[in-house]
Amino acid sequence: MKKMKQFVSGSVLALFASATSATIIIDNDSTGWYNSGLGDLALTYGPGSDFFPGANVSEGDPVVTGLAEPDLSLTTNLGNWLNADFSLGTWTGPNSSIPKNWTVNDETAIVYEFTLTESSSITVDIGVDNGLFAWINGDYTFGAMSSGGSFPGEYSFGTTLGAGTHYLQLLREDHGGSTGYDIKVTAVPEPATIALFGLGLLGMGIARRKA
Ligand SMILES: [Ca+2]
Ligand SMILES: [Ca+2]
Ligand SMILES: [Ca+2]
Repeated sequence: MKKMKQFVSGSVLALFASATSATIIIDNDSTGWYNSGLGDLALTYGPGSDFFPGANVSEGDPVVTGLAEPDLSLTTNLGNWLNADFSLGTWTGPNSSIPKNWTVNDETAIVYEFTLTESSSITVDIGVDNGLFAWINGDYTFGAMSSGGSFPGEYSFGTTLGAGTHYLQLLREDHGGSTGYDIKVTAVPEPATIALFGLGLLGMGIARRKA
């Protein structure tokens, strides 16, 4: 019985160790493709746009979550960016530094390329003054908008991706005051996620035995 107990606690420790091995794969120092040539898309899409409110808070300072994918076909400056083609539009890269601040009221776009050596659970934490639209490998994933200020974790979303090269495509929105940006993307290898799930099942088993 004692031997069994030691085995269990040893496994729990091993599972815990692998479950905490989150790696930061993108942060504020990461470089990528950058596009500062979009101007204020409110001039193209406004007035009354749900996606690009008027300059200098002229159409308010909305707090919105769950924004639908914006139709970006009216601007030619993005080119075919969601297919990792940067030959058209106003892109620099692939190793451009990504500034925390940009021209007030303008929109800017960023593409980070990253490679995973194994299937991983990805968590994207971003702060933006003001709004954010995000795609992963060209699939629309997240859209939200809030008032000024930017802090890590202001906007958060995640997914699971296989081994290989991937793209995180971001459109930063601003509608006045100041701008700001913080990003942290972490990856946890899938076996650790499975281990964490296993740990949960183990806990349930113990709880059930005690009951
Ligand atoms: Ca704008
Ligand atoms: Ca904000
Ligand atoms: Ca702002």
